[in-house]
Amino acid sequence: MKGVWQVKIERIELRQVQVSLKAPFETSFGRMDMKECVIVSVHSDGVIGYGESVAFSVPYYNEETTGTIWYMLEHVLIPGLLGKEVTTPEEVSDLFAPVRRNHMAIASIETAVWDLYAKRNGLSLAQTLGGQKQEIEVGVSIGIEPTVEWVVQNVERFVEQGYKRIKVKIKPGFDIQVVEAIRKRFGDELPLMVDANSAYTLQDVPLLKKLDHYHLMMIEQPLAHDDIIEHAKLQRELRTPVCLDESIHTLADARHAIELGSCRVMNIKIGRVGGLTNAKRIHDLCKERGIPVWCGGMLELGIGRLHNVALSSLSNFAIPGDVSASKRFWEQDLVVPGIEMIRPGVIAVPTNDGIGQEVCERTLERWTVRKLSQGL
Ligand code: OSB
Ligand code: MG
Repeated sequence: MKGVWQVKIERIELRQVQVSLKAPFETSFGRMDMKECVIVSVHSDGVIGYGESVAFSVPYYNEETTGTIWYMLEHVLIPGLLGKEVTTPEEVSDLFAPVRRNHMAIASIETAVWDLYAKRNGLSLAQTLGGQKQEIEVGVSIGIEPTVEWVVQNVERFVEQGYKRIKVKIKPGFDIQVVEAIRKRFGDELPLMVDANSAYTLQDVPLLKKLDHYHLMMIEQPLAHDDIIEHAKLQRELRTPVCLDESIHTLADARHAIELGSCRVMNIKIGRVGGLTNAKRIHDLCKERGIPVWCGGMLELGIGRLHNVALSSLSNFAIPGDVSASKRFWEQDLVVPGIEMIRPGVIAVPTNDGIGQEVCERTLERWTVRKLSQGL
């Protein structure tokens, strides 16, 4: 960790924002057409660090919601951080270690402190995290649609935009046909993977084995959201690598999954693991154990997206993640100029201080539905 810093967190502000997606996004657990999240700003000596919560409005991906995030921030996390002298962002993780779960709530404020810390030290967030890459290759996640042909057309649109890896959502009854149609249309060379969001059980092993014939890069979270045991059994039955998403919340979870052989690839989401400090620790462990990782997405607006870009600059983010350009989901983003590709499938890691882009206060104000400001 570069830099020296010790200041008081003087003020913390919350804004719950709401904005429509360009098009609905459907996973095996439901369809979303509205984005709702909490923007956290942490103020110290005239500098502002930003974080963004990634829980949805309903607890179908994990147990948190926008409402539980707001509650935890207002009643537990802000009172715990306000007025504290913090020397490094890692201390925020330690400070909240007694809090059970609520990882997305913790991450929304922890990531804001990382941004603040980077800005106070005149460094980009990527440099502060120890990232080496100046640019990252990116993939895109494509939702379930009413027909297979509709998904194929979406794949075509994103392939044309240059995305380096295509992920399609699957669910029982909408799986083999989708993969078959995509392979038929685009051939075996297209880097393709599927994400089941926990929609299958071990009874589906015969069906999941059929996916072995389509040269998929991996199958993400086929089994229960809280399982690593049965995923290990499944991985032994499949040639296709299993990737875990929902099941990994902590460094210990990551270690257990690797030791059990529950996956050969890991998806790291900053929110799911409680912040950038834990994300980096899981990255480092996976690197040591020869498990490649990639950065997962949660339909983030610009602030969360820039945190993902910075994290993806670490060396073991070896596979293009769900870190698409702002325009994949948004007509307009909260940050200026927004996340854009510099070449097809490539996003530059910002070199400006912190997350590297300005938050547009006017847009933020327009999208705000609830506010809270607490100071010393
Ligand atoms: O499982 O990765 C997931 C979106 C909502 C909930 C869960 C997931 C996803 C995605 C979208 O796949 C990723 C993105 O933000 O592009
Ligand atoms: Mg997933």
